[in-house]
Amino acid sequence: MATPGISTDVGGPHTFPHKLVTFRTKEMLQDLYVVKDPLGSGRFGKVYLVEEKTTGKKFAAKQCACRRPSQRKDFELEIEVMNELKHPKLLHLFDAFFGKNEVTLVLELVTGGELFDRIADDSFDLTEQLAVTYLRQICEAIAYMHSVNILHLDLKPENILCLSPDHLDLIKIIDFGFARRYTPNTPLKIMFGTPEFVAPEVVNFDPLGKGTDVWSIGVITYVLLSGLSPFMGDDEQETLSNVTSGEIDFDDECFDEVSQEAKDFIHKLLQPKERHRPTCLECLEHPWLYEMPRQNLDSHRKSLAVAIINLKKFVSRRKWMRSINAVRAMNRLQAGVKKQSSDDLTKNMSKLNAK
Ligand code: PIT
Repeated sequence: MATPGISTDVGGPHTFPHKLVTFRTKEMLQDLYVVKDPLGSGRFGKVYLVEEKTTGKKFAAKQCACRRPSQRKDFELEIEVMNELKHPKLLHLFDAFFGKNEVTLVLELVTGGELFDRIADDSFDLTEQLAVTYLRQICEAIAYMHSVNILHLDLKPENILCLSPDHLDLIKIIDFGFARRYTPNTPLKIMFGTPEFVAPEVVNFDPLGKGTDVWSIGVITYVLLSGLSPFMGDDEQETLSNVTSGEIDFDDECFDEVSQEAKDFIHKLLQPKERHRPTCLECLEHPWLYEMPRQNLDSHRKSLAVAIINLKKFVSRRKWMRSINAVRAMNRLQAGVKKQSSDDLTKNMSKLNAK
């Protein structure tokens, strides 16, 4: 039995050997795979369960509209990035098909659903020990991405899936649609992401770095342990201005049940200056992620009762926001007009969030 909180092999039953994916035509998809039930829909387009005809192996197929050449370029980049990534905590790409108006990515199948949805289930019991298990896996995955100089740039709860209903303690990171190669000394300036989880340098259009992902991990940790979103404002504009002010506190009563080490961890990750944040490897050496699993204390196995109540509200609020975004995107498409906004960043973000 592995030490609690310290991941060993975490590939699980759905792992398959890594292979380089090249594009194929849409017609070949039907030749090679049988499309079965929908697995989910919404934010990533549609995801279906598919079965490879020759082997009977099951995969997830993500289907997205891809009409403009620029969209096709984005998918080509996503595929290029996924081809480079081989880590048990990162969802693997198996095949890719281009049609005239859509792209289908055949991906490793995970069946546990979104991590935060599972935590919001009544049967789930969130403890700090379990939170450490998740954060170790996230930091291991992103440390690996950073070791090959790729930034994820869209880390948020929706992009963390549970391996299977029987392995809710094991996670996989998904969605490399915003991932970018990081070249030291070449400034990378991009305006996208999800307002609640983006770092101040994204909002300020300053150069991004590995610390940009570390900030998002800090926000995810804050939400996981409290159910509260540290920078959430009444609208996107206010959220972004809260991010740049960078002030967080642990005043809410829910933090009474959270250890000092956890608060110190969050504080270190949410440093306003990118270069002041720890690397993912340093995160893994922080006492919260390194010593706590080895202490194995009863206090770390207590339910985070207040956080659980807050998390249920957090999950339902985000579901509501997603459906509003989907309706807005539809209206924009139908009207054929761009949303008018004086702020370029807000404009870009709402477009991307509705994607
Ligand atoms: C699964 C099961 C499931 C959803 C997904 C995969 C989605 C994966 C995904 C991968 C990406 C992306 C967006 C979503 O950009 O319910 O096995 O690369």
